[in-house]
Amino acid sequence: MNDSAYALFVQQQTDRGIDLEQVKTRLKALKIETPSWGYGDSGTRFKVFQQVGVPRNPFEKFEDAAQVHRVTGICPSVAIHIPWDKVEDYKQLQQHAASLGLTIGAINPNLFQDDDYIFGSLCNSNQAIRKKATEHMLECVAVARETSSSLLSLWLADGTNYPGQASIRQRKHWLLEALNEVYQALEPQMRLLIEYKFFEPAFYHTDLGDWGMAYNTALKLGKQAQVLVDTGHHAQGTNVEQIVAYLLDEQCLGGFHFNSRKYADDDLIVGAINPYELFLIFYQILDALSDAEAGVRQTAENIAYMIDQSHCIEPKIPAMIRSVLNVQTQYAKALLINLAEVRAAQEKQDVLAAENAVRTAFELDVTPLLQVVREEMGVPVDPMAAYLASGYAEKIRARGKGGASW
Ligand code: PSV
Ligand code: MN
Ligand code: MN
Repeated sequence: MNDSAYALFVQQQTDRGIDLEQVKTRLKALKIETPSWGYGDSGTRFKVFQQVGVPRNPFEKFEDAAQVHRVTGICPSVAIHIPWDKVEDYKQLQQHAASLGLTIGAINPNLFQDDDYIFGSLCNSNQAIRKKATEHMLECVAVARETSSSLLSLWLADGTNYPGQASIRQRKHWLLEALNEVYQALEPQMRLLIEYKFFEPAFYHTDLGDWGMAYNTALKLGKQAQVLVDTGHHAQGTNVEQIVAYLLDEQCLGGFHFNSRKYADDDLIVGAINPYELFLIFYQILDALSDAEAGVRQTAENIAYMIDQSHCIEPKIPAMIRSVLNVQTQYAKALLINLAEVRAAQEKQDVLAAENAVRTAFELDVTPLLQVVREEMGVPVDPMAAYLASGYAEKIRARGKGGASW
């Protein structure tokens, strides 16, 4: 670590009126969940490329996730997907995770890979299929209970491909009916996070197509249901930060699936395409946090930050590390926004000064800050270099090809 670079940084930030101790405390408290499926083979609908060294089972996925946590210090939990991560004994998986310093995070039901779901799952007009899908969700609640997870994530692939194919309103009722049953099964400490996406795999209508539908569903279910914002699930040009601000204010923002996109739901490395959007999302969250209103504070403090990313062509563990570091970097930058300065400019309706106060923080180099924070956390100052030098990638080559894939 370059001491003089950090000394200069401290001086600059103090002069700007930033409380660096608070910034450091918040950086150390940041937790980002990584997804088990991000460690397995993945691809597009054209091809799943098999890589050497990919985990062959859920236990090995946790071993890889532990490497990400070891070098970053901020990824202590792993989301699982059932049945991709189905095991005989979830307690054993939980113990394995604990032995690696990890916990099991959000439980993700899979309602899209069964032949029965060709016309939908929770929204299928066939009552028996709706029942099967509901039971799968209840099974996931049971897994959450067994593994002490407090999150159930729902991404619903249901929708139709053609106008007239099904009754959109009827499907809406079936969805609520099924989710009500699931909601009743939640333990008091559990939350149901409802994701939305505007298209794919359905190409005409999707039953949970946008944040408004997810929000309305959550509202109807109750306080333990909240919205999950996947950054890749919006039409081009959508102002995701505004959605974040709105949901925060309604105390209904449950979590994020971070990833980057250029065209659709591309699931690329976080921050690879539009890091400014990520920074602006954190700006909204921090702005809400600094708000005096207790409810908004609580929501902002309770957000589940998760990565939802699949690596078709890149090596998986370093790609995950890159995503985590990019989130951390943008969070650090957002913590350096002088909110008082922004508000003073807003007060005066000084558009340029307000925009400048926000952007200035984005343009800062936070490398010296992150290096010091990592040093104080006892993790490598350069996590990527530490992973690459660790020999882990070479070690897992012994697993060969043909590991787990989604
Ligand atoms: C499909 O769009 C998806 O990428 C959703 O974002 C889910 O969260 C993820 O897969 C895992 O089911
Ligand atoms: Mn997602
Ligand atoms: Mn997605």
